[in-house]
Amino acid sequence: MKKKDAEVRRMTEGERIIPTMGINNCGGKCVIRVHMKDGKILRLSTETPEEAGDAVPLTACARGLQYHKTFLGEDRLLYPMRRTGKRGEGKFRRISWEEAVDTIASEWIRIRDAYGPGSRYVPYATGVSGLLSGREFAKRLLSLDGGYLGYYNSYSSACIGPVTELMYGTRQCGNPPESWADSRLIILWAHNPLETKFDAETMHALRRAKARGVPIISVDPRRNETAAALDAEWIPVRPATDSALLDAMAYVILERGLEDRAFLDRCCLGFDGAHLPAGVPESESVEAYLTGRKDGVPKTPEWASQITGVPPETIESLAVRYATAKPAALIQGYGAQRHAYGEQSARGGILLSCMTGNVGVWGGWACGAADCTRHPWPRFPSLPNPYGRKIPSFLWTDAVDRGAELTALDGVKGAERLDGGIKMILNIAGNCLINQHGNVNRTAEILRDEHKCEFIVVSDLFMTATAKFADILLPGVSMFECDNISLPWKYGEFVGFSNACVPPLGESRQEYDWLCEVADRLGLRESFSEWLSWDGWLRRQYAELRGREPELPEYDELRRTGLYRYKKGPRRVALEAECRDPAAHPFPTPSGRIELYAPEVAETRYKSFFPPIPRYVEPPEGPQDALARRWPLQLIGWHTGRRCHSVHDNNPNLVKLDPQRLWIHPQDAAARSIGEGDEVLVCNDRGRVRIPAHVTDRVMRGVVALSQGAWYRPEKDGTDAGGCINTLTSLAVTPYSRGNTQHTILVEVRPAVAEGCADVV
Ligand SMILES: Nc1nc2c(c(=O)[nH]1)N[C@H]1C(S)=C(S)[C@@H](COP(=O)(O)OP(=O)(O)OC[C@H]3O[C@@H](n4cnc5c(=O)[nH]c(N)nc54)[C@H](O)[C@@H]3O)O[C@H]1N2
Ligand SMILES: Nc1nc2c(c(=O)[nH]1)N[C@H]1C(S)=C(S)[C@@H](COP(=O)(O)OP(=O)(O)OC[C@H]3O[C@@H](n4cnc5c(=O)[nH]c(N)nc54)[C@H](O)[C@@H]3O)O[C@H]1N2
Ligand code: SF4
Ligand SMILES: [Mo]
Repeated sequence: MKKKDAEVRRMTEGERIIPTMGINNCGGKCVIRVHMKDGKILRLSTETPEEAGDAVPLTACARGLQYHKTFLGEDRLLYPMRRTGKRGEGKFRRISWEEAVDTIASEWIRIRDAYGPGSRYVPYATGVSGLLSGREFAKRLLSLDGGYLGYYNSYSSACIGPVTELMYGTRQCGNPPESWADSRLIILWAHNPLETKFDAETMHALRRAKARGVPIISVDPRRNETAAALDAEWIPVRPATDSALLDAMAYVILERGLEDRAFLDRCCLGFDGAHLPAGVPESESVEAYLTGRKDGVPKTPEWASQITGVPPETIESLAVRYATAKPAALIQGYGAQRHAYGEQSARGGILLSCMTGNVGVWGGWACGAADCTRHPWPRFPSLPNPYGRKIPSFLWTDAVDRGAELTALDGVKGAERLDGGIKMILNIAGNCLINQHGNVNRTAEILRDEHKCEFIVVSDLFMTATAKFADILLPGVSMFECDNISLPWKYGEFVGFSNACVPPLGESRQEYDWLCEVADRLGLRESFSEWLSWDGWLRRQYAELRGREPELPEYDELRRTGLYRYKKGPRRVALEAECRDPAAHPFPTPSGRIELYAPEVAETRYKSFFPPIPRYVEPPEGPQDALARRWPLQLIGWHTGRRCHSVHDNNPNLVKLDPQRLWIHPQDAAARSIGEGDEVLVCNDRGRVRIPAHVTDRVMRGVVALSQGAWYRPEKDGTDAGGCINTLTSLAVTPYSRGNTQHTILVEVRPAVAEGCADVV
């Protein structure tokens, strides 16, 4: 039977199809169709390329077609609970919603009155990344009640985002990915978009470029899935050393006179002595650093080779190819910036784009965050936070542990220092209290101390590692039980609708509902809810968006179809006018130029610990650190295709696709008598993971890799048998953006059977 006939038959047999879309923090945002009969979900399907016609198809991946198996499984939390054991032990008893709400309201008031508004915190949590979320509603209620300690920055692009703004003055420096078909060379730098979804456009555009014969190179310590699928040339680089490689490429370009001097002179601040701010000596320029005039060390390929492990001739040829293929696109993922000094690799990419004149050019690429947002997002109905102070999102553990000590030097914004620690946490749809944060053993220790954080509320679907640390644990609803508006993550111009199709499981509730009840007890119901339901808020915020984007359909029409694709606009090249004539169209930076040299860094609190230009800085816990004598292997994580962070790790059908295992190079494995599939212990001073080994030459020598997001499953002796990489990561932050450094870790690996593991921990 033909596919179309099968569809028709199903429909006539009483099958209903409801369009929906994921709302987790996956870059995709694909079309999902829920096939229902008699109130039950039969299966999910998705958009085919034929259906998409000329548009880029929003075809779901394996996770998307398993959403119902993951989210409606038997392990769902079904009723509110109160902690009975020690915090973190995971012992709870069932309570009524009334008791849960009463407890939250009374602890809320007690903590506010005892410690002030800045003692309340709603952590970074991305399980619900649709337009409306319980997380943002919690902040709205806190704002009405005196405020809360806010956060800025993310776990995703903590370095690349802020430095793109530092250098270009905007993150909107990306052309649409379709421009890559007109590139002459593409370099994917720490980027694995086949597996680690940023959107649908990226892979579509890369495949098109490949079909047109554009050479593609991948710079990554692993031969990642994208490199394998596109048969890209693979240049392995030691983790956390990318900026040395970029420095040497810049050196080669300069030595050979291949730089676009006219562009540098016209648009950039600080490439050479003649283009530095008045009064800054020539020795501070990029050129003085590269040639060695500043420090006596020319940044030659030989110099970089020692650091990066990339052969000098490869560096030389990579630089020449990039500088002479015009236009060329060096495209950065976020993997090289989730590192100690992650700012510098992101800045180094921008420097190279400028040196090669690839900014403001169709087929070129400006590097950095490269956002390209042509349509505005709907707004969440936020309110100003009267407390005003903010911390970098990764620093919350310090704010619990030693809040009163945190100052502007640590990244506190809105005041010179915090006035105390975090005492109440409302964690909604996130696993960053444990699983996704750094150093879970240290984090658990901080959270276990009830004198520090006194009250923790968690709303989730499952008994996650974070949920186990709740004092009050609440059952949230999944995408199948609650409407939302779903939006593209990186590239893509559409608005999606996530349709509810089954009633909430058990006693589970949308967080907005119980927050309304807490608001009642605080006497803030009216101003909090404006007497709108969740549906009412969705309609209101969508109407507001439609006011700005009249091309959008009526709300009910969007809900019926599940997707609206914006009409295609004219071709747009980011920063084109600025690059052509920066005098008439200055870059939105303080100097009006691309700040290769950043006065903001040179003249402010950063000056003693962060260089004003992009350049390699030896990272702590990098390959050259003395610690490497004890912990000789560099460990990196990546975002696997079978999970969205920690979501789906409880779905056995998906586990089969990519079982949790440690990638290790054959020579490193042989040196430790480790064979394929053997159980190994991965250890450092912070913790220990027991996991099977995967011996493969797809990871470079000296590096091991473990995908991030596996559930933390500690055994009695504290060894994690789930393969959660954050058992081994640190709480260290980067110098400028105070971002997470979760990819910079040193470890040792031993066969799990060996008695000898004791000698490494
Ligand atoms: N399937 C899936 N897709 C996702 C997500 C998910 O959880 N699952 N999460 C989404 C979110 S929120 C985000 S922020 C993004 C994350 O996107 P990214 O941060 O780009 O993803 P990563 O996998 O961490 O890193 C990308 C690549 O960088 C490599 N890498 C690591 N360290 C280095 C280094 O020092 N140098 C170089 N050159 N390469 C390095 C890794 O091996 C990996 O192949 O993905 C989004 N998409
Ligand atoms: N070592 C290391 N750590 C990392 C990263 C890394 O690369 N390496 N990546 C970092 C990045 S980029 C990010 S963005 C963070 C992500 O960190 P988190 O935001 O914590 O992401 P998730 O693990 O997806 O957690 C989402 C939680 O929401 C729950 N959830 C899902 N859907 C719903 C819903 O509809 N309602 C409710 N109430 N709950 C729901 C899930 O069960 C899950 O517990 O992790 C960071 N952590
Ligand atoms: S998990 Fe991401 S890529 Fe997969 S279907 Fe959902 S949105 Fe699309
Ligand atoms: Mo992220």
